[in-house]
Amino acid sequence: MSPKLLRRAVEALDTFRIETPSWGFADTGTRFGKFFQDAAAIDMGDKLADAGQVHRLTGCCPTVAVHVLWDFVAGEDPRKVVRLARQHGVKIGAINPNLFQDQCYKWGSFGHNDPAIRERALQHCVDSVALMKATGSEYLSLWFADGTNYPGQGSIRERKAHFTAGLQALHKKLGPKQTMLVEYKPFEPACYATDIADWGMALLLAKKAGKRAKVLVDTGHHYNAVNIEQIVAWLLDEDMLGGFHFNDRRYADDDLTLGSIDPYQVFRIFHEIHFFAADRGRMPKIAYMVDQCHNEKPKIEAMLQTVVIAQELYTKAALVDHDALRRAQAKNNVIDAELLLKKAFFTDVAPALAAWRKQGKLPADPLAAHRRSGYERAAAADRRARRKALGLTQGGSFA
Ligand code: AFD
Ligand code: MN
Ligand code: MN
Repeated sequence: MSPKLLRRAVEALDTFRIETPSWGFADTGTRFGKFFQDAAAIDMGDKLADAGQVHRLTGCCPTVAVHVLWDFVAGEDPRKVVRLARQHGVKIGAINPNLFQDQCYKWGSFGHNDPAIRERALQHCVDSVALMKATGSEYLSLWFADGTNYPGQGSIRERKAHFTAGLQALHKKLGPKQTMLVEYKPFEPACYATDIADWGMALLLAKKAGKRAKVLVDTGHHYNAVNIEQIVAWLLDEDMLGGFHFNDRRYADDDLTLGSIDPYQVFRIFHEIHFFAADRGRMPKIAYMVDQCHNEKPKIEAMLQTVVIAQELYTKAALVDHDALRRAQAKNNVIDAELLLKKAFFTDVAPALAAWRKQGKLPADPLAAHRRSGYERAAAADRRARRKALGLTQGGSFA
């Protein structure tokens, strides 16, 4: 790697930060069952300790996305969680309301045909905005499970109108430094018509909601053939790309570790961002967040894998020669244009990561350092004993 490329790569690493999700450290399951892990987090203290371990080892995960109902005890001062986060060397990041578990949301939240339920859902989001003030969070991350399962079940246009009104009302409650992110998902749990099913619906709703609303792209929320980087380029060009939930998928919203199936797609997404920044002379503000929760892989190890591959692919994408690419594109030189991306994708950025970690006094290999630290073993022993004392079933957690 030439000194010039090394410099560019280290500069990219200096600016790249990615947020870990509190829910990624607790036990989870599929709709067919939960497989418990002794070292899985039981409570928010454990989740923040685990997030702190990931940040300590990687140096690029200073904030933790939280779920309002799973991470805050009703009636308790949220600043307790803020202090807990600080103790573990991290800060609270995006606030995720939960509009998909209460029984009252069986027929939807913002899209419900009962105005009282829509009002209740809106109030939960307004309460979440108040929580953002206490935690100092910038982002309200909105995902709605709303939708219908059968043709004719609900009025698609009426539900669209409910979402437009609800998001506009919510937007009015945002502070000057707060942004709401509207996430889309083609299906699951709704099987026929999810109310915010694609990037176009999310874009329309965000634009109608107001200036502080943007689109959140969850990489797992696309059908197999969708060109995600094209969506990213359009949203960038409209200044409507708020952020990402990163994971990988083979068939559906599989929440696999980022880059485990298609690392080149993640590289192309990051390339569009770097190319946009080079054209505009400024890197846009984008919330990079992980949204994964693993059944089979040990949770902290899986998070380390995802964070490290995100760093690697972001850095590789920073190495594309944009001037040469523009020249090749101008001449319709397809081969050279493609080779410029491939050259960056296949560049070994290990020397840059090693230099960056060394200058930050970070372990050369975060996963190996985690394994050597005995953190997982100690957490498993501690949490096994605490579950027993709490009378929690094996793997039980408050999430
Ligand atoms: C699920 C949903 C969506 C949401 C996440 C966190 O599919 O991605 O962002 O839970 O609430 O993965
Ligand atoms: Mn998501
Ligand atoms: Mn998802």
